[in-house]
Amino acid sequence: MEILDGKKVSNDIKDEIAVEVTKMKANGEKVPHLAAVLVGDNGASLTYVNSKVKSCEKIGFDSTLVKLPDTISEEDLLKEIDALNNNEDIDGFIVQLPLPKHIDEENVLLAVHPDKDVDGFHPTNFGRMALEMPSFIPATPFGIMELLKRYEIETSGKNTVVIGRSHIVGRPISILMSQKGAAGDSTVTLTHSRTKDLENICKSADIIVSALGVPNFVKAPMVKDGAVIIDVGITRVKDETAKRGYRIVGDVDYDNVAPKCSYITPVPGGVGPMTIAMLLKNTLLSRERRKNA
Ligand code: BQF
Repeated sequence: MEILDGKKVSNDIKDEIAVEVTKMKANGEKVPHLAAVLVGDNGASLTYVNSKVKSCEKIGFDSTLVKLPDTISEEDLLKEIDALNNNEDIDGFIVQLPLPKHIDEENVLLAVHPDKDVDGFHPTNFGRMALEMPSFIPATPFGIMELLKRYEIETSGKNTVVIGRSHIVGRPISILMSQKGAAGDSTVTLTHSRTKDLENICKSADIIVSALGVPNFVKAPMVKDGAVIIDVGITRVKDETAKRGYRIVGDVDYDNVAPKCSYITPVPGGVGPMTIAMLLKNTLLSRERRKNA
């Protein structure tokens, strides 16, 4: 069993991006500038946004954090987004999810200009991704693809079972892994809450991507010997012994599943850090596209 070390690979990617930033500076070019919009002060969201801003600083990107009160109206939030769309200094921006209940997430994601949509959540980018046109690929599925590539995991002709059909992970990774090319050419089954006999479907999988958010959902009897396990779950569970009073756990019963696997992503330190690295990669891409536009 080999661990897919997302922490290490994400640091490699950040180092590679930092080299590009250094070159940009040496050439007197503008460096990539990422903005993040945070509405309210949900604990997890604050942690995610702060780690994105910190990563920007580490690799030499400019960053802007737009903090808005959770009482903001949808109309005013859309104005803030329009300001970022029209701010030539900003290469890309994200709106940290989830948003307060009184704001329609779909309206907000539609308002982000596709050329600055480094999260890849706008329908234009989703459509372009599905059609294999240049686009921004959502950071988590992009990170999974990159992890599979860098560990040279064979996906061609393999049976991949994706658990969960979210717009951000399950659906896009099922599309990407079925496409031609590196980390693709897989025969993908997308499963969800209405799927019958999930246990047997999983047992036939060479690769399982679990993006459900239910701790210990994927158990040893569901996993074939030698399977590759990608655990996208990140559920916070109370843990008095942990520094912050909680720890994050994946979807996979790691202790019992890991010994059966050829490769497995740990939680934490697997897919999560890759998500951050690929957001930065998308921001670099955006800067390059804008420069050449
Ligand atoms: C790790 C996210 C659900 C909803 C909104 C490293 C992250 C997580 C875990 C992280 C996530 C999840 C992010 C680890 C960003 C991934 O070491 O395992 C990093 O920061 N993520 C987000 O911005 O919004 C979310 C999950």
